[in-house]
Amino acid sequence: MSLEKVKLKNNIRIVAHLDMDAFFASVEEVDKPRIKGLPIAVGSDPMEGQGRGVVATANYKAREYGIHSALPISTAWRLSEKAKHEGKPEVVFLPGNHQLYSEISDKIMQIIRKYSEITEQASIDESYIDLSQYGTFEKAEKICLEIKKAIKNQEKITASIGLGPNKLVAKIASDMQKPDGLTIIFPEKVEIFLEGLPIRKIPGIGPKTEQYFNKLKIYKVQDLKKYSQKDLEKKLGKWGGELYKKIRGINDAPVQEEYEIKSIGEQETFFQDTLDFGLVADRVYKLCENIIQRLEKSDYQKFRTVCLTIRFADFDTKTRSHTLEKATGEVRVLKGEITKLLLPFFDSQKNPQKKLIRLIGVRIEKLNN
Ligand code: TTP
Ligand code: MG
Repeated sequence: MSLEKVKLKNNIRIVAHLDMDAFFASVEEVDKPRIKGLPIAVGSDPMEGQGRGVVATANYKAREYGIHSALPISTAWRLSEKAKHEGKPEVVFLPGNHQLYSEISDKIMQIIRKYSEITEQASIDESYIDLSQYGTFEKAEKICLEIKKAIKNQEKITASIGLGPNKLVAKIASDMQKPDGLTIIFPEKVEIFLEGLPIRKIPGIGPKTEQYFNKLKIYKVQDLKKYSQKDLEKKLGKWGGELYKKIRGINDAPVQEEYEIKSIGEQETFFQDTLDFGLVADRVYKLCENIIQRLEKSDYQKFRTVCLTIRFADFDTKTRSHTLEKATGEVRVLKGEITKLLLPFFDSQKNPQKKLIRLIGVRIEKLNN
């Protein structure tokens, strides 16, 4: 998305950063109602304490036991055993289902895109949303509450959002009141907000830089501010100059997808597995319409290749595609081509076991103008 598309109403920039809470673990809780409310760690197999991998993430219940991302899984196992001896519930260890996490991640992005054309997915569970078009922080706050509510209603999981005058401040703010938080930093409060934070909260300051400054008796951002830009550059090179700006909340990076889009796709998992053609076609056509809308908002106008993905109830997944002779941007053509790819799955010869469909996906590729 080009920078010109950022509409600066009232001349202020308003950026939200959304980060899902305990993402993999929260998705597992929804997927497996029997483990809801229990401490959960997603990661390597603990192998009764002999496992050698690490924890990918833990839900907030498991964090109360001291379990967190990147902790050796054997340590997590020991913490779980200790809790068990104390009469607390033991931790549910899960290997992780990345396909499911990325499906939910896509759905969250679809929700976010309803509120702004200018979004940037920064990882599987976080994105920046430019809300400058809403004109004031008060209106943007309402939008953030709506986004949180929509995610909670549709996916049954919570997100935390930071709202500020740029990406840097929004990112730091989203971490302040996890889980299910909304933290707003008004432009005039940015410096005060940052000054009170431990230096580690500044993106880019890792354990080594933290230690280096701690040795110089620098703990908080306000302590770091005593150095001039030259001082910091002398200590840390080019990064020192960037840090000088960061700790003052200066950042004008635009919200924009970092990669160039080469395809546009959407998918949907049915509430109940089905082989009802009317129902499937109805949802597939809706996906086609969403995709064409996104195409129209993108830097492209036309596509040549159409892909359909079908996942059956047993997770057997089939992809079919067709490339047109001539590129088009018409939704009618997309629907027609997708129908041709879809129909065989309802044919008793091609699908003799009458397997039910769990998920459908539509994607257009070979995008051009
Ligand atoms: P995070 O947003 O860092 O963590 P989180 O969503 O689990 O928890 P929080 O509420 O603190 O935001 O990372 C998102 C997902 O990325 C996380 O659910 C699992 C995965 N991940 C790893 O696989 N390894 C890691 O070391 C980290 C930090 C995350
Ligand atoms: Mg997260």
